[in-house]
Amino acid sequence: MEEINLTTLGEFIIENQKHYKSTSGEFSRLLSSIKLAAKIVNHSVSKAGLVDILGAAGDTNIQGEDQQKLDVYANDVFMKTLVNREIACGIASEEEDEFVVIKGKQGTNENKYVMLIDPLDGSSNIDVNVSVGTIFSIYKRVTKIGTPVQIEDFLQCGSQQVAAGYVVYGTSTMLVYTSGHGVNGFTLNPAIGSFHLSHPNMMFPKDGKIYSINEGNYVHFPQGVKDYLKYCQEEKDNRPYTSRYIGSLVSDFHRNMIKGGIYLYPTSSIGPKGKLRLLYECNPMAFLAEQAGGKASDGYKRIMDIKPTELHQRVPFFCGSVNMVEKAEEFMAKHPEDANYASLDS
Ligand code: P6P
Repeated sequence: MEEINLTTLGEFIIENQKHYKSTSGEFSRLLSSIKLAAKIVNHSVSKAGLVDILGAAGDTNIQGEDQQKLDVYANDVFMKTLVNREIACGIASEEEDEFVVIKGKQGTNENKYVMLIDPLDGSSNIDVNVSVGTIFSIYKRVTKIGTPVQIEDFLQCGSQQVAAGYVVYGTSTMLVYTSGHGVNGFTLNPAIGSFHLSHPNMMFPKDGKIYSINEGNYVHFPQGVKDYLKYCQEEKDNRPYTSRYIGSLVSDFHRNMIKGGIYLYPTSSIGPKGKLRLLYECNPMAFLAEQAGGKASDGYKRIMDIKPTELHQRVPFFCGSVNMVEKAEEFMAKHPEDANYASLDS
């Protein structure tokens, strides 16, 4: 279809304002600020090789991971966009040890929403020109409006999210999000700087033939994961499946949602609680997966039912086509002893 006929993200947000009557446009303004920040980050990601913005920033985040310059830059862009416009009342980021209280110019902030964000996921791929992404998750605050946000506003179950999405900075830049009414994908036209509804009502195929996992950790995986991988690789029925792993959650998820597939980041002896963070990676991707007819669990229970206890806590992550996730869960169920990872020391 001629692109000029495609709805823009701005028009789509306004058309869907009806779902948020009680928010006097605050929710729409929040999505619009994410849209702006995504365009700014995209501009830098797309020319990263040309300016001194590649490589490590010389610092590490709370996870002890080297902060890449673009990581820090992307975090600054999203922080400044939200704080300057006072659109949310608080924000938590993979790149910030603590959550940030957004104070209004009058000292108070009557906004209702908090956002959690992984500003640049897959950042180890930046220097080698492989796609990276931004992941965001939005909740309504649970503490008193007008008071500074507190940790309880961020430690909510994923089932309480009001919206979630990602930006994938790939061969094209796309913003994919849900506000609880399905998943829609918007492709950026860099020539005119607008996102257009290129992928309406995105749905995970019920089944697929792609599995995404870092098989380099095989010897450290729980037995249930090892058994599932052998199942994927055996010559039987419509198998063996294809292994595809980009090392960037957003990119692997996006491909699997379009083609069908499963992404797994299990526990291992290297990471007894897995690697991915519950609040700003697993919960938003789980919300998208479920809204697209897929599934997301820790191998045993629904990701969005897990009650968070820490801002940066990690969980194992099995996400994608519902039949594939359920098959993996069948193998995990044979080893209930591996379900109690949360009680292990990190
Ligand atoms: P590994 C990127 O750091 C990330 O959080 C995900 O985007 C990606 O899928 C995973 O970690 C890659 O981790 O251990 O396989 O390099």
